[in-house]
Amino acid sequence: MLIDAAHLAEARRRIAAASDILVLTGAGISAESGVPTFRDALTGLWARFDPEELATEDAYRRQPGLVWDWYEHRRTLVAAAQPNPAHHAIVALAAQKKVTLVTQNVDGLHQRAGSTDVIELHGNLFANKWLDGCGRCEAAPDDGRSPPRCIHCGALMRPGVVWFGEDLPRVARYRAEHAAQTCDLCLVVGTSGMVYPAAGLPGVAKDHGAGVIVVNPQPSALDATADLVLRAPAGQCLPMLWPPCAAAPA
Ligand code: BV8
Repeated sequence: MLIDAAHLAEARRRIAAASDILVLTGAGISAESGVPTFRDALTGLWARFDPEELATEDAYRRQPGLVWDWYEHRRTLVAAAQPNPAHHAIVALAAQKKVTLVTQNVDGLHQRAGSTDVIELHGNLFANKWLDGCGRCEAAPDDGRSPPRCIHCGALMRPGVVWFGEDLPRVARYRAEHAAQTCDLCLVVGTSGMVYPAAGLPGVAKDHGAGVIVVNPQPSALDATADLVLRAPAGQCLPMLWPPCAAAPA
């Protein structure tokens, strides 16, 4: 996909001039790693479900086996995926600038690319916790049930992600909002901008005087908030926006 040269030059200028960058990522940054985005994560077997229906506590209570299997399916997909040039480019940027990386993704690919201190607003696919647990829940090592249950109280193990209708982790939410209020540039990569409160962060940054750049091959709900939209895939675009690694010391 050809990126507009003038937009590219403007983005490079803005990033070079920035000193405190909030990077907000969504499922699109993992698309070039072969991980389906959230709204097309329901390919094949899952095609008949609406993700916003499955990613809820209510769905889990009604059909724990189905929902658990959906998450196991996604864990298998993600475990087989590798970080792509977009994930690696953000690691390089953080070596050159003050970067706060906030992700809506639960796939852990930023961490596997080498990003540290990733603020996961929606939890992590590979963390588990308990639903209505007894406080000392443990699963039998060979619990073949789907989902596993606590050997003491029978509680269901559940994915450690934030479902629709659940509040975001308090510290993660506070840190993300603080970064939005204090950054001088907000780089939004690979999100449809439809899920709140995460999608509200670029608007907060803009209200506090930051510039906003969106990277997305498709139109998104955040385009109107952006000062600049780069209509391109993240893996192709991000490596073009800043040097691949911290400039060698003079
Ligand atoms: C909450 C984990 C309150 C689970 C997810 C206003 C304010 C607050 C809340 C709301 C509000 N309005 C509505 C709500 C409720 C709701 C919500 O936002 N609903 C939406 C649908 C309208 N929000 C919530 O419920 C949140 N909780 O508000 O709690 C509260 C307060 C106190 C007490 C109790 C409750 C919780 C939301 C979190 C839900 N969990 N994930 C799981 O993964 O199973 S959200 C899920 O969507 C993923 O995390 C995903 O990351 C996220 C956002 O989607 P995107 O990342 O944008 O992915 P999508 O597929 O949509 O788009 C991909 C984009 O990539 C596309 O634009 C595409 O063009 C682009 N792309 C494709 N290829 C590439 C690319 N871009 C770049 N390069 C490429 N190669």
